[in-house]
Amino acid sequence: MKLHWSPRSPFVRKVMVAAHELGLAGRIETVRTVVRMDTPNPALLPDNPLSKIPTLVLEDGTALFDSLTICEYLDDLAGGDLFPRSGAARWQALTWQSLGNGLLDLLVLWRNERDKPEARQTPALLESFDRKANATLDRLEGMAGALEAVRFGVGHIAIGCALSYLDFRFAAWNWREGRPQLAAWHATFDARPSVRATEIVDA
Ligand SMILES: N[C@@H](CCC(=O)N[C@@H](CS)C(=O)NCC(=O)O)C(=O)O
Repeated sequence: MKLHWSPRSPFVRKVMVAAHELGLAGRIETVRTVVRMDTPNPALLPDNPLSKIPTLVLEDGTALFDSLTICEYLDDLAGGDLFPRSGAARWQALTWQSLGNGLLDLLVLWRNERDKPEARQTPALLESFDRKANATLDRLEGMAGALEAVRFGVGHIAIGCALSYLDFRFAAWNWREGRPQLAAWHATFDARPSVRATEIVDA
């Protein structure tokens, strides 16, 4: 399997954390693929017309995206249990996954806006991202006990990778302040071998 990959992408990291958890990392050939929102990558378009990573290309040429689909594919391939099969546990895991992915989407957009020259920034957008991110983190603080209690799965991967992305791109923001339970849960996430093996770096 070939994965369009970058060491900086938190969405790629989710897939690689899942692959390590499932014992599949050795079967994935990573291909460094540069993406930019303002410039489609012609080498990626045949596999993903949205020009986004992660994109996984199977041996028969089938391309799978996005990170949600790829994580579920890998779990199925390995016969894993990152996705509860049915019932309340499944809907909880999928909702946690959406919350983590949604937080990541928001953080990526926030960073784009923040890094524009000040004259081109939209203050209302910056304010909105700030409020939504804080509301999400406050919600997660209230959920920390449940995250701790439930078997590790896709929801934990998405939320954990989003919190780690805060440390990577929003290092000046002490998101842990006032959120001791979430900080403690994230420390346990961060200590997992799958997470240690997939650190995101600017390279
Ligand atoms: N919903 C997607 C988001 C993927 C995504 O936005 N990836 C970024 C890299 S971190 C990307 O490809 N950006 C290029 C673009 O938006 O054109 C997922 O979960 O995989």
